[in-house]
Amino acid sequence: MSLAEIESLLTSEQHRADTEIVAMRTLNDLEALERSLLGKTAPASLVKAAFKDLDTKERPEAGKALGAFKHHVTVLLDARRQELAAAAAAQRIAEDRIDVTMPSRPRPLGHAHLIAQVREELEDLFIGMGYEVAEGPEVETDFYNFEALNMPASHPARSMWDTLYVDLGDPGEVLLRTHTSPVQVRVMQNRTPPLAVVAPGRCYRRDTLDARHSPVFHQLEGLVVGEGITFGDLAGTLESFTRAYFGPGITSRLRPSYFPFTEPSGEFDVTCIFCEGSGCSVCSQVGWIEIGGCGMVDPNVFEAVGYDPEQVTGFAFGFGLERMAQMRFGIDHIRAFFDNDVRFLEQF
Ligand code: 2NL
Repeated sequence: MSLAEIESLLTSEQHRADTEIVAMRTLNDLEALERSLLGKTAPASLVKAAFKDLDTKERPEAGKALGAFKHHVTVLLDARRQELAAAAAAQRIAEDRIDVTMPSRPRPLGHAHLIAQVREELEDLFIGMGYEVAEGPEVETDFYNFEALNMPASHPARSMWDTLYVDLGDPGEVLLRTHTSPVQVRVMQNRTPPLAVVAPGRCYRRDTLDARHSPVFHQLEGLVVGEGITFGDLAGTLESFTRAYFGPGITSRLRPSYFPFTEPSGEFDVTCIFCEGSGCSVCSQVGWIEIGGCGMVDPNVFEAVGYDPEQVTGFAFGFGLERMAQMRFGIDHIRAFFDNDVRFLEQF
């Protein structure tokens, strides 16, 4: 073999290495290719045996050419080996992947308390009749809870409400509201007639818990003020409301009563929903159940908020939301609303 033949063989082997090494798809194939390029019986290795036939001056050049070939091929092999090893590792990781996602644990969804549902339904009903909804503080002053409502200090009617007082300011000055009327007093102070508002909310009284009384309870009061508002408007409003809330077949009636802030005053009853008016133990055989009080706003209340009672008249009414819910859903004890026993609450 001449030097030229050796160089030509190495060049062709290098071409083979250049095209075949990058084409190898597995480490095994690459190893086989490596043996065929650099192994003991590879053409490039046989070249070495031909060195002894060369002219001594030509041997270093042949040696250099062989060294350059081996270096070139080794670099390509190493690069491809790394690529294939990385690809194999990536594939192993992909194959070994296991899904450790746990199935979700669904949490039971809560809902509004029955009293909140009743309150919202009543609000919607009155909004539909043209009323606005008003809210106010639960801690009130004597003026808003009593004085402005025609009950000056030591008025005997104050004993109608067993009041819970707050240890703030002068003794007897700050209290927990016994009704939501103070909200309407504030509305009247800030607005001019005509107006129609309902004031729903939590109220407090120093009551002992029994089937129908609780020291904390909810009320919804309504107030309409304008020129020429009559008792007929009041009766018609309560009748429309009764039919809308309790459904057809249930009607309302008014009985004379007394409240310091209305004159005349009335109590309003609706047909007993349990016997539909024929008389049963729930309504003490009378066929009617009392659900609230009402009346024409007393002129003294208008004076207290700066309205002219010669100019405007108005009616007001109020009822307890617990009583309303007890009636509609046949709940015998008011305590059920405050126990927060989910077995009771989740039924509504
Ligand atoms: C009841 C009685 C009633 C009112 C509330 C009222 C409010 C103002 C002026 C006049 Cl600002 N009156 N509210 C009137 C009559 C009765 O509620 O037994 N509720 C459970």
